[in-house]
Amino acid sequence: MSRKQHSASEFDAIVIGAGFSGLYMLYRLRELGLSTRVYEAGEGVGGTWYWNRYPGARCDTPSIHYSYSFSPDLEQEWEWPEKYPTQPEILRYLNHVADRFDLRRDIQFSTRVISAVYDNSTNRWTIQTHQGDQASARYCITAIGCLSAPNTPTFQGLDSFQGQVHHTARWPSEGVDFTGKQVGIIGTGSTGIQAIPQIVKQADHVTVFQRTPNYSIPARNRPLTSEEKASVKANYRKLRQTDRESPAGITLNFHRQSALEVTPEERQKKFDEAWAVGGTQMLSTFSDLDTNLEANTYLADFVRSKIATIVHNSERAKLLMPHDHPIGSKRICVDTEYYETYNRENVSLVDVRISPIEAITPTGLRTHNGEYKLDMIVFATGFDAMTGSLFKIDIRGKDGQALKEKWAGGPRTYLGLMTAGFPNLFIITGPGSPSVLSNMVVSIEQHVEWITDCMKYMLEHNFARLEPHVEAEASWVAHVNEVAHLTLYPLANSWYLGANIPGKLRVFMPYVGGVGNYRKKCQEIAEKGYEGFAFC
Ligand code: N01
Repeated sequence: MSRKQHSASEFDAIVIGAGFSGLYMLYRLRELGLSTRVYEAGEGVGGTWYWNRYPGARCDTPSIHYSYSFSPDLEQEWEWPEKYPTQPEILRYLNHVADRFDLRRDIQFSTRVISAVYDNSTNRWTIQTHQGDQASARYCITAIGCLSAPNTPTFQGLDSFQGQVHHTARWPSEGVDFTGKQVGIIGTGSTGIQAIPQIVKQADHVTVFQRTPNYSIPARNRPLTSEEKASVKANYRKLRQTDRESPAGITLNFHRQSALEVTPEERQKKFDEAWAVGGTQMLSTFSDLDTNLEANTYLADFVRSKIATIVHNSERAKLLMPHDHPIGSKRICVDTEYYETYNRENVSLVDVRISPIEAITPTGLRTHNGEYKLDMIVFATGFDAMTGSLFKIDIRGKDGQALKEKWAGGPRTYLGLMTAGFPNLFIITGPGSPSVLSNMVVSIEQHVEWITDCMKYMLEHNFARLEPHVEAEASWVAHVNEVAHLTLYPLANSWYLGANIPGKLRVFMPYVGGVGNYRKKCQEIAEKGYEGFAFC
């Protein structure tokens, strides 16, 4: 690897994306003395938090955990006002980070990378942008997020609709005015569950088209007190350490007791206490909620009973009760007054599993059983997760092999970080890493630091190129599958398995083995001279 001055379009490293991953990667590559160019499709930094500006958008990982740990000064100077950060607050934070560390000068905004092609003879990656720019680098690092290829179902007649259509993941920066409008919302995942209670406050009427009801836990968001803020600032180092070593990248009270070991009264008490605290912590009330169906059903029944209590109309409550998957096997949702919203008069709920959407019409939407007149349609229909954002770029490795072809039978990576046949291509939070099953910022920092250390090792040993051995990759893929099948995750038709995208192969993509264990494994591999990787 060289540190020589390159021409304007030649770099040591190219990073795709300027969200949490891309910004930190750039920071570390600069420290290493590598010339770097970051390409970002958006007009500004933020990634996920740049695009997902829909009403109610908020992270359901508490703000003090969902932030960078690499700079103690940054930690001390930033104030998180609430328990859970809003999208504008996170975007403000990332803009602050970009300015504070002078990152913008190496980022080219409003530029979408359309291809990344490896040249065996020069050992360089050439990238092409949608504007026709071409640039090359020794290293190519994708920092494009796991949920950044929006899924818009291809309903017949969509183009004929005369009103406004918005996807939550491509929300206009100027906002949307729902005043006096008849709004249709398709989708009741985390996004829909956050957006619906906000949109109904403004719209004349909202019709929610629900295909699968989801389990949702109240967030119980609130302002952080000055005592809490001071205590966190005094204890950041310890808090970060426990986050890094924990199963989900966040310090939670993990209980070691099985839900089957306690009396029904004790179980109820624990569930009641967790419900009162709110948030995803509910899933760690007992040790076996994600592995034992009987234990899981106790919690699922508890949440169904809460829905029955909150929603006054019993038929509507029944429609909102999830019944086709274990709780937590699809991403658990966290809400503010989601179920309460269905007590309002200006909300209707349509079950599109019973009565499927047949077409979008010029004036609304038609299901099998009825016509709905709408001024606006909001798609909260999620993403082609994990592989979708990678496949949007034509990535080609040795001998011109396309990543899409190599992964036709499901994603194949070693540690979720690299894939054989694609030398010097690093994937931040790729399939096969804990990523979406964890606090993303903790997982991102771990990947960026591992990649940086690996590059440093290459510099020190004068290596120009690395890629995983096929055997190491195969055994990692097998391990990812094996641990997933020890849990209840594969029982749901979730985006973790690609089941939300018609025609997508059903393969469990993230690594459920836990952030702490995964970190240890990555560290051990590095300490053994990057076992399973080939250098030259
Ligand atoms: O997407 P989803 P999301 N006809 O895929 C429905 C993260 N996130 O954007 O379940 C009718 O979960 C689909 O129905 P079904 C988080 O990791 C985090 O909500 O496939 N309906 C489902 O109801 C989350 O899991 C935060 O049957 C159709 C919905 O659309 C991930 O992002 C906030 C349909 C899509 O739900 C994705 O969440 C937001 C069709 N043809 C997001 N196609 C926080 O931190 C799809 N649907 C709080």
